[in-house]
Amino acid sequence: MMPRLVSFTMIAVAWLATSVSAATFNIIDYGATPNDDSDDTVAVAKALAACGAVGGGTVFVPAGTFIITRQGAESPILMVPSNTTLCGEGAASILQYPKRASESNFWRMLGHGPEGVRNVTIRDLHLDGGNTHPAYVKGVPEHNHGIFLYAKEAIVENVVVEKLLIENFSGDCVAVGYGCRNITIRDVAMRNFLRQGIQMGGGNGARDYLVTDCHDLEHSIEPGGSTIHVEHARGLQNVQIIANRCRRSLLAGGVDGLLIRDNVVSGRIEGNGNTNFLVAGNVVRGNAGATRPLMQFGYADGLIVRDNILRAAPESTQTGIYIWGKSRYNANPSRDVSVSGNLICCGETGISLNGVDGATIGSNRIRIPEGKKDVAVSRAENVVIEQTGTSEKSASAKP
Ligand SMILES: [Ca+2]
Repeated sequence: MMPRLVSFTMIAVAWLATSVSAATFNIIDYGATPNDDSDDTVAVAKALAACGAVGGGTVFVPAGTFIITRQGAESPILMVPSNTTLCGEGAASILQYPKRASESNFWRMLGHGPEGVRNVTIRDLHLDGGNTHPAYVKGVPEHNHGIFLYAKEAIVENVVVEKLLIENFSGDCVAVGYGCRNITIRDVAMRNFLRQGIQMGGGNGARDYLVTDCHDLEHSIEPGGSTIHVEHARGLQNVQIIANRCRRSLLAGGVDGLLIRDNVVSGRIEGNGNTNFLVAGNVVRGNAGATRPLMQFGYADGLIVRDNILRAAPESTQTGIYIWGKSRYNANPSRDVSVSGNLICCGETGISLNGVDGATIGSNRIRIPEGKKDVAVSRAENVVIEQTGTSEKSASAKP
């Protein structure tokens, strides 16, 4: 009986391989032409629609530059159907806006239809937004995104965005929001975004985001936002931001179940209104001349800040870790806070609590100038300072 079983398996494998390769849609076959001035939007849209019509498959973008332009008043321009992998050959497969995209708004290159989408992978592509603005200033178009996942009345589920180079968008490289669940953004390199690199929001039951191994390259413009940013979270649950490299700070607020771990950040890590929040193993290097704290968290409920390395630039007057609450806008304190095992080198107070109910300051190593405080506490209740770590004071202001 054994040989018969084996042959059955081989037939099944062969059939599976055939069915997968049959469902590949090359954009060239739908009229796209690389490396010329002709607009390829309709051809790519046709390839995506053909893939969707058979229930899914792979849409392939070969090496070359393909021109994508806005088709209507709003977008997404290209709608990826369910059960589809959109992939290229890496950075040589370029989907690019013409420069005139910088003159108007709502160019959103890759997204989905209003009915939502499931089971999508976007990988091995280079998205170029054609931005010509040298810096973010109020009034420039700021809603021109690379990838835009957002469904106010539908679900966007099981989406993987990986191994992409996304640059020159006069908005965000990747924007994720309403209706999004189980979204993975992995190994994405970004450059010259005018607003945020990766922008995440919530709404309509959004939950379960993972952002890992992403980074921004050295910019030749001045972005207005952060490398990674969570805002307008609207009940967003379970966000993990792990092992990214951020040249432009990491800001995340309003999340229940937030993990910020093992990132290397130039600038600061900041976030208000997070509950059940762990910040661990990050390296934060302050920028020269910066004045805001290296880490700052407001209205947290259930916050552990553990085993991070924080280093301000020489001569800066940054506080290390600042945890606060009870302002005139919001009467809630930060609650149930633990700060331990951190190395903090800065020019002001090491750890500052202001408007906190329930905190333990464990063992931290703090290096600050002479005359500055390791730990400062004001308007706080139920604070236990076990601070058994080393404290080093230098005569100069250099941390
Ligand atoms: Ca073309």
